[in-house]
Amino acid sequence: SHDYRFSVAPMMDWTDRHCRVFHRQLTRRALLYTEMLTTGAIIHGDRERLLGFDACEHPVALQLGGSDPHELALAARIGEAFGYDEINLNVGCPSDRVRDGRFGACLMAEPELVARCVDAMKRAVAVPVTVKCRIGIDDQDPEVALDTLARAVVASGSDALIVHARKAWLNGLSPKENRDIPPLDYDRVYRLKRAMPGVPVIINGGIPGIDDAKAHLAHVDGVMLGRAAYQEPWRLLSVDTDIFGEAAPHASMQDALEAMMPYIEQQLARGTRLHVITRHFVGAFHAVPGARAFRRHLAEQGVKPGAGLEVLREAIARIGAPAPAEAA
Ligand code: FMN
Repeated sequence: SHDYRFSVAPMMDWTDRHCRVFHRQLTRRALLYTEMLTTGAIIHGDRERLLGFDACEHPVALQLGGSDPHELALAARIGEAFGYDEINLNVGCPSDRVRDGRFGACLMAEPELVARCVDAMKRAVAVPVTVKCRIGIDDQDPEVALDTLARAVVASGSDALIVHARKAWLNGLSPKENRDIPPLDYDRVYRLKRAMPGVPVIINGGIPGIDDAKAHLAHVDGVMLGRAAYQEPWRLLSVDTDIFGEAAPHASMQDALEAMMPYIEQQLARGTRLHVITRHFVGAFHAVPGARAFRRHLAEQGVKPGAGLEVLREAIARIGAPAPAEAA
């Protein structure tokens, strides 16, 4: 079992392998999650493209979407063979596409099925198997729904529970609205931890930064940041010091980006476009002169066909050197 104190959430289109390599330059200790991958994609798709990752990303967890125990077991085994350190089951994602396949948050209403899924995954792999869920859906009573799901999956061997501390309302809200509108209830997650003291409980949802993350750790075993980590990655530079009491991997964002250069060079040589990597750097700098010029340079030059490392170097050179336009 690993250290659950701090993790970066699974986020589709965002936490791809390039993003995770970037985040790894900012914190050695955070547990990183993939985007959700469906069992169908893993079983029938291009596995190297979907599952391949860089060795520097460890510890890294693979999130699966599905509700067929046999398929989940197979996908989990494939993920473990690729080297993932944990397999996580998505019981919290409300998107329509996902609901049609009968997985994600709608599974909050089917705790016995989820328990069978976890049981099958546990039997298939040796790495930890975890579940990410909501506190409930629609008109469920979270006091009942969350405990029922938690007890069912823990009985099947789930090694930890990650709880997005709000309901998903599956009728009428878009996935984005479902990450903002249903009210947060951190106390509900704290009560789950008190009811199941032996099980690692990780809290997620609306946590704005590392100071707040640290405060939650008085009540639960771990904190998972999503949007704050992705949109304001500079926050991750203080995770190792503030949460783990260890030195940060790099003293500055500039140094962290510098450390990305060999990886980017290797990816460019394999035909990856620069922007596919540098798009994750948009929020790298905050409240420093040149931050806007950095973003603008990457956005305008980084997307050009054949853009190379020099574009990133030029963008970094804007930091600390305010352009006249920026002062205006
Ligand atoms: N949650 C999942 O369990 N699987 C996903 O694939 C997933 N994709 C997401 C994509 C985006 C762009 C965002 C913003 C969120 C996604 N989420 C997904 C939800 C996050 O993991 C997290 O639970 C949610 O954003 C709340 O945390 P936050 O307030 O710290 O962002």
